[in-house]
Amino acid sequence: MPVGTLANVKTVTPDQLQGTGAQMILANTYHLHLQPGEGIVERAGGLHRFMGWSGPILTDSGGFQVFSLSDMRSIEESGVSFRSPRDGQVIHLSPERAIAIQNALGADVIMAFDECAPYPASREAIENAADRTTRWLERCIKAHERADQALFGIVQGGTYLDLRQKSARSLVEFDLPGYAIGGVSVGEPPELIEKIVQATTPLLPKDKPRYLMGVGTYREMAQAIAAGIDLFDCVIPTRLARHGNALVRGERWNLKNNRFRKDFTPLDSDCPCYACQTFTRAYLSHLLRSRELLAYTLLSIHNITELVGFTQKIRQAIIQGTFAQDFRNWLQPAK
Ligand code: PRF
Ligand code: ZN
Repeated sequence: MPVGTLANVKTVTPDQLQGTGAQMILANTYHLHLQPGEGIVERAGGLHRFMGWSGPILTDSGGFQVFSLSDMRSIEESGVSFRSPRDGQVIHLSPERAIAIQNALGADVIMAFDECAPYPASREAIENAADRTTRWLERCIKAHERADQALFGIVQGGTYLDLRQKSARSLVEFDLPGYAIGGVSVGEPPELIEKIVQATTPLLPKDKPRYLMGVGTYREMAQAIAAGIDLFDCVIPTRLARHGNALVRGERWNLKNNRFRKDFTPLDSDCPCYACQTFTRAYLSHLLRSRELLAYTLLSIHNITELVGFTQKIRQAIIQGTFAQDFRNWLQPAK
């Protein structure tokens, strides 16, 4: 899933996004609650109509964004209080509130309100956050009012595999339509991400979607898919684009680099995207150096096509039985 935090994938129209092969996108409860407010989205007829995207949409529940983006006031059993970065007003988010907001936004998949402990944190703090996440899930399920929205639970437990196991087992009891692994990619070493994913994914039902939150490098995706993960979200393709970077066959290139100024070849001659089919590296380099906004649109289209294409190639390889062989370079630790 490309990330469309504020009901848009930055610099890309829904038409262009569709052309990348992306199907599902992610939007954020926290941001949309602050602006424009779920009432506006609801009056527009829900998120799909509001933003002109008829494909599937998932909203994240807001807890993780509160912890990472706002001036925290308190975390209690009832929920979290924080100061709005917009106007300084104190806002309270709870499992019930996060679900009510997501019911109003109207995405196809909504996420449980969880507590993601920071990294590093004591074992006790991580266990408390994971246990609370399970108690909050029960409240989310009770508060959820729309049968047409699938509510996913979120496994926590930090880098402690036994806590991950306890969290996963307690969530699976609720027989939800899908499950996510949260609390990874929060600053821990990359080897640990793979260990957590390998230990946790098999505990989640394999006939339901298994979603690894906030992950999206080539290597992390390939390794997680090998462990059974089906779904990812990541800002990498769009954020890199806004910094002038292109993902080309597994590498990151900065198009502002001198070597591209007089390079009249396509960004990637094998790439089917609009940017690669139409423009040269020299043109992209010029747009970036001139800070022309079209640069960010073209690089976003390319980067999303590239990363979605990577997962499409993995799907084909799995069907053909050649995944382990064809992707062996990505399935090993980085050299
Ligand atoms: N919880 C929620 N959203 C998230 C995370 C989490 O732990 C992460 C962690 N990688 C990304 N997005 N609700
Ligand atoms: Zn391209």
